[in-house]
Amino acid sequence: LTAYHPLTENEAVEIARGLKEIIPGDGPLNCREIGDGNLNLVFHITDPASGRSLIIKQALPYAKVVGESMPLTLDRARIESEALKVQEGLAPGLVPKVYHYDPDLALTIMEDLSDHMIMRRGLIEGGHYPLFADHISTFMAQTLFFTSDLGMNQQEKKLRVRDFINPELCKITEDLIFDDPYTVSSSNSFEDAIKDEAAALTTDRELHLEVALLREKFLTQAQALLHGDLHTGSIFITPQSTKVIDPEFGYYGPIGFDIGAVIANLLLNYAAREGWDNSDEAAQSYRESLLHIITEVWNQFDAKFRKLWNEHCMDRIALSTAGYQDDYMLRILRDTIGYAGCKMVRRIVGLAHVADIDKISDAAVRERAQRLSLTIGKTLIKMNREASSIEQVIDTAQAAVASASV
Ligand code: SR1
Ligand code: MG
Repeated sequence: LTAYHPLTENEAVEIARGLKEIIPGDGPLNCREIGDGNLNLVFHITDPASGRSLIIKQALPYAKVVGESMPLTLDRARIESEALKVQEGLAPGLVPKVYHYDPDLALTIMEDLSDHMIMRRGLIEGGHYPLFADHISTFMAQTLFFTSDLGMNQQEKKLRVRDFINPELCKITEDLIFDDPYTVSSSNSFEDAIKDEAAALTTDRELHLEVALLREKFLTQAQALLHGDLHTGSIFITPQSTKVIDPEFGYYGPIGFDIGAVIANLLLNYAAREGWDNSDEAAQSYRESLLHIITEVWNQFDAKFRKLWNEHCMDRIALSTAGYQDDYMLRILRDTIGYAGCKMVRRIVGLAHVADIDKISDAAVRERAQRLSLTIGKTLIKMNREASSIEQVIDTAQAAVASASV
């Protein structure tokens, strides 16, 4: 069982039996492969006798969403298990517990979170998560501050940057988010109904400059250890609890990239409400609740990050230079807005889409949601370098809905 190969369900059960501290009995175990993401196998193993359960996540040597023609490093399993351990240390209770990592089989055995729901599905179904903004802002403030040059020893940070070099997964992001949507690429995927919009993306020079500048920061700015793919499919949720999963895209990059991912995916759901709510009033009300969450995510992140800075900053210059903190936070806000826009655009015309939009069954409603997402996304990208408040994101989203309804 030790040489790398994709596991069968029976092999996954055998591995689970080795974890006596989690599954103590010897009785029959149930196993189901439940991976519905783009890249990995995920085995859900339960012991009916004790009620105990666990997850075995195994990296495949290619991207499942494309097939074997897109080889992908197994090292992402190491990145993921190490990132989860760093994140558990900094944001306890907000990530699944890691029980075991096996480098040969590229698998991580971790806490089963099936009492939670994937947040993307929860939002589609109209769920309410009053603690989400508090939880995710704590997760981001803690993990991003304490892995940055502000919150850790700067020599150790350089070694941490080395440990989280993640070239292949970063290349996926560089291509799918910052390149393909703005050119004619065989990776792109969009419906005929919006081919005018897709074509316009390839000729919009103002947009191209902004995306190129955001891409440059993604390529070069080792600001903090990012989750790297913090969309609502990477979050398990209940009204009381939030767990961030799947940091296999983790690397040292610009802080706004993670915050932008959260906001983009809330806005994609915002754009999709007409497909999921059964009246205009219900859609309007849910949209308002999403905008409230977005405002809170930023405001609480900003307040928590500044508090950590004021109480725990290890960098003398950052602590003592007047105006530096305000400038730093403004740059994070601007990056957040720019990356949020990029992440909206890529989910409409790029390779990997989101269920919020794609699963809308009515083609005309789906098209409206796609156009709305592109309008919001492009506006955010174009405003990123001048933006100064989260309210501008809210205004952009509201104005896009208002002009789409005229
Ligand atoms: C080929 S992987 C496509 C996408 O899935 C992941 O969740 C990332 O968002 C990636 O861009
Ligand atoms: Mg993922």
